[in-house]
Amino acid sequence: MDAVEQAKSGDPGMPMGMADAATVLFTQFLRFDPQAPDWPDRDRFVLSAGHGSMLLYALLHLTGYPDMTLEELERFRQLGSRTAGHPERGHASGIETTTGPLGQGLGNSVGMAIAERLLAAEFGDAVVDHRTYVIASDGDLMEGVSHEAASLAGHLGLDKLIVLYDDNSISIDGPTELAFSDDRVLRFRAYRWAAERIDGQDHQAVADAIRWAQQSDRPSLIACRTTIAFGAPTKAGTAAAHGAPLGASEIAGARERLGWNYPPFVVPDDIRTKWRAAGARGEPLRRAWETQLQSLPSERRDEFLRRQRNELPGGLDAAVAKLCDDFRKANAKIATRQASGTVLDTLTKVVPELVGGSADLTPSNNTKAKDQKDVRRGDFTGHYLRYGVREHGMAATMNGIAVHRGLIPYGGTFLTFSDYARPSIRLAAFMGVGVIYVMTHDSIGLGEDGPTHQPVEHLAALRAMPGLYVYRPADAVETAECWALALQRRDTPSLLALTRQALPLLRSEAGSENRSAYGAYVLAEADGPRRVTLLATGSEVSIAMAAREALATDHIAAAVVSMPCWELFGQQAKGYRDAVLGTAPRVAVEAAVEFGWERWLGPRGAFIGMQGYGASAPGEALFPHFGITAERVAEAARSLL
Ligand SMILES: Cc1ncc(C[n+]2csc(CCOP(=O)(O)OP(=O)(O)O)c2C)c(N)n1
Repeated sequence: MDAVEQAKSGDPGMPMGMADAATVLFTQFLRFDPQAPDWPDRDRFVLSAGHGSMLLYALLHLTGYPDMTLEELERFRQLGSRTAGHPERGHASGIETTTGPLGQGLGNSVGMAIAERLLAAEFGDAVVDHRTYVIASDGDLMEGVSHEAASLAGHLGLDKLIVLYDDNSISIDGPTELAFSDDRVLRFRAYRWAAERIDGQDHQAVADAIRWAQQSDRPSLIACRTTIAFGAPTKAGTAAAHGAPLGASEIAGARERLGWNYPPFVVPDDIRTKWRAAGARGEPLRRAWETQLQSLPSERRDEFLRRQRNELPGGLDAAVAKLCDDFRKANAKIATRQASGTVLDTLTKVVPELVGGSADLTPSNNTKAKDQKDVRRGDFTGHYLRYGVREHGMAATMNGIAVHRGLIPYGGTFLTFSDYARPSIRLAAFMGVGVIYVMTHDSIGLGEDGPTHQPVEHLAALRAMPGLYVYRPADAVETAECWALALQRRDTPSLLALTRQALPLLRSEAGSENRSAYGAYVLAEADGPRRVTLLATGSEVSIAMAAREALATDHIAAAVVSMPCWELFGQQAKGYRDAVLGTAPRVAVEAAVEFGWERWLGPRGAFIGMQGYGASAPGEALFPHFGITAERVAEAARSLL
């Protein structure tokens, strides 16, 4: 309450109500070592109710995380402090994931618990045996993503996932009964969780409940009845404890009621000593774990540590070069989704940490490699997740798998349903985690399913997201190259936009250089001085190539530039970009809206693409219907000369 008062903003209520439950968890149960915060076998703790960030910061400070100093608590919510308004991964050790958008942390925790089970199945319980604990609020349990994630967790029987639910009956608008009357305990039991209600401010009850949850063969929800802003004389138990400082008189009253006689930011020595002792509990456990790790065969130990460092195995470049060669030899005229499936058949062998999945579109997304086995309740030896029709839950879960470390998650759905996963994609970009989205059916080219399924604004919307790398390969070779780039970028998410329809092979030249790594490159230079430059991505690159030929018959020399990844192209040196784009007029073609293309088109450019939503018809009929043809591209080029 003092930090929030000093910052003149923030949320004092939830930290005061959940302080008891959190104290029991951190002092008696949670396995962690503040001196080795990245200890791979630590228990994970997620404060899903990120608005209560001060609770986490206080716990990290009291238990002795070196970077969470008292000064940081005093600088709550100030520029450059570790103590941001909501916990941000990377700002301080002990913050496992970024939370704040309600529901996301709970979703991440399911991914963490899955990662723990998968790694235990692979490396053994002696080195992987930890729990995932969460503090979640009413808001977390109202959000749709938590329903999806909880349903998945129950289905998989993630028995080491324990959620302390702050059942305080208050949210911002007032009492939760204004909007929330389902029985949360019964709901979670129906998800195949163990769920009980307790008095969340009775230390013994909390400890007993955590012990009970640890024994359960299911994920557990402990509904902790608490009073928001416990101790504040008039604001306790009310929505007034939300989103603003309590004010001087409430704080004075709370000090009196709680029997707390110290000034702000003073931790008495005896209390600090007890907390530090709680924080020191983990060190012998961590040291014992290190001995266990040493007892693994050296090859297994090296593999475990390689994964923890987020380093890729050797052999990836050679495997991708061979895939490209094979595609060229076969003159692979296939859909890029199919090429992606072939690429995965190889990559899942070379990169064993890949964990695939799809939101119930496996046969369409081609996400399941030949050798991949399903992950099932009770059997975590497989590396393929059946996420069910839960795009948002899948994306939040993938973030949790990625931040856990040790595995690289990829997951598929239709590109148009990236909207259903967008809040989690944004957090992946924001945190800088290397999850990979395999988004197929990337334009009107998908055909008969019609406009509900045909993305038009999605590429623009995804390219607008800072930190997300959007790849739209033009053929099988570019697909392999883009997969390699996505894998190499361990500190940013990547999204592959892939076609349903077959595409010709355009990259027939020999050589192992990954040309997609430039983001854009001249696929076909003009015969003679360039009079026009045609820019395209994905399925429209072959349309641009046909337009180039049509223009050649009129003696108009046109170059075709393939632009599989705008973000990478934007990072190239200006000289390279200028050379690729040229000084001649430009025409861009993409089966999507124009939004964003002005960046590459310049003042004299023309765009051929979608003006609105698509239609239900065979894909071959839709391209001419919407005027996305080589003839139209050539016409636009001529009109610019
Ligand atoms: C996705 C999302 N929507 C809205 C908010 C804004 N917000 C912050 S806290 C909160 C609700 C707080 O109620 P509750 O979750 O019960 O927490 P408590 O009252 O126990 O602090 C809301 C709506 C948010 N953080 N995330």
